[in-house]
This record gives sequence, C-alpha cells and structure tokens, in this order.
Amino acid sequence: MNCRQGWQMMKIDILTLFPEMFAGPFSSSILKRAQDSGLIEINLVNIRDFSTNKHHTVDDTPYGGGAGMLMAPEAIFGSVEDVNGKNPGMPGRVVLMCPQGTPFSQSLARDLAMSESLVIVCGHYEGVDERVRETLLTDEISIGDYVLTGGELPAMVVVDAVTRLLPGVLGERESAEEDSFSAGLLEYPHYTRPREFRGLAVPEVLLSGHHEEIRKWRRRQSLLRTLERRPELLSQAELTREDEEILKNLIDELLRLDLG
Ligand code: 4GY
Repeated sequence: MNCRQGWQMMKIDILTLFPEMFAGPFSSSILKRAQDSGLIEINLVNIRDFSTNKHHTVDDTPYGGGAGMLMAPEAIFGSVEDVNGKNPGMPGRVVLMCPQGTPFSQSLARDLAMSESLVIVCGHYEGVDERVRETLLTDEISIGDYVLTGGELPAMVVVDAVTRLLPGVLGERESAEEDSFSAGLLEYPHYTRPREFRGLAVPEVLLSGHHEEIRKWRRRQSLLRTLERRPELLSQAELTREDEEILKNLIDELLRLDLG
C-alpha cells in the first residue's frame, strides 16, 4: 500500500549532517533533469538544526562505555517528525543507510520506486542510538559490505538507482528495460565505431545485420559473463529453454578447457 501513481512526483527527504555533500551529484545530469521536470523533489534537512542543546551537538558517548560516539536520538527524532509532519498523508518509507541493513539491489530499488515518499537518514560516528531503529525506521539498507564515514554516499546511490526507474526520467534511448539485472543477468559486451580500433576488431556478427544471430550472440555472451563472474545470479535469473541449452553448452566448454 501507499503506492505512488506514475504521474505523482516522488518526494525525497534526506536527513544529514552534511547537506553540502549532495550539491554536485544532485545538480548534474539525470538527477538534475528529474528535479527540474518535477518528477522528484529532493529536500535536504540538516539534522543539526534539530539539536536543542546550546552547542548544537548531535552525538554522545555510548552507555556501557567503549570507544567512539553515537548519534543521539533527539535530533534524528526531531528531523524525521518534522519532515513527516510536512508530508501529510504520506506514510512513506524511512530508511537508514548502514552496513547492517538489507543488501541494496535492483529489486529493492524497484520496490522503493513505488513508494510515495522516501526519508533517508544518513548515519555518522559509530552509529545511531538503537531507539531510532526501534521506532522511526521502516527500512535499513546497506550498499555493500564495507564501512564508509557516513551514510551520505550510500543515500546518493539509492536516490540515483530509484530515480532512473521512475516513469519519464529516462528517455526512450536511455530506457532501463535492457539493463543489467532487468532479467537477472549481466550485460553482454558493447561496441561502437570504429570497426577496428588499434588493431582490435568488433565481433563480425555485430556487423552482419542478421538480427536473430545478433540476439543469440548477445544472449550467449550475457550467460557466459554471468556464469564466469556471478554464477550465484543464475539461480534467480529468468531463463528460457534456449538459455538453459546455451548454459549447458557453456559449462561443457568451460569444463573441457579446464581439463584440456
Ligand atoms: N556500507 N551501506 C553504509 C555505511 C556509514 C557509521 C552508520 C554502507 O550503507 N551505509 O557504511 N554507512 C555508517 C557509519 C554510522 C553509517
């Protein structure tokens, strides 16, 4: 429920201690165009504005001791409640970017793209007070198994991946349909002009004009790449009978290469 209709703009609130970090990525290229044409509205909120102590601090030491500082609950609660109050009737998703979250994926991006609104909380220091997790969040998302200095870069990744899926954001030419992951496979190799570059030729089949042969070659290359680089994706991919036949042959060939 709380599904956005395609014609409605998506409201994205980003709660951060460093709003200036977003200026470059959000004012260039497709994310800029999406905002200018009213398909998304990005609202940057400085969490520090919701600190109520006289030095405007937002961190504190952990109960129980230990090194490092935590983000205290007060300013995060204040900023989430402020944006929720300004988005009446939009109980959208409230996401914390953190390494403990659900692994981000194209399918999670598709799911988020259906939400009316997103609130993304960018964590800092050693982490956030657990009561933020317990009561404010609908989601925790990780962009990968590494630790960054804050949730800002991950928030940009999520906004980018979600925005390009919204109807009207990509033109016909850039369309998301044929992407990597749209069928759960890696992309086939691409070539543009010239036909020969520094002695390196473009595969003959791509110059042949035989559309069926080209389609088959591309599909086989997608399957080969996925098998070699990301075999775990194959169990979730949408495979036809033809794909399974090609895969069987590829595995046979690879095994023969290994032995021979
Ligand atoms: N990886 N995926 C990530 C991250 C920084 C300490 C909580 C990640 O999403 N976020 O590394 N975030 C940490 C820093 C507080 C956020």
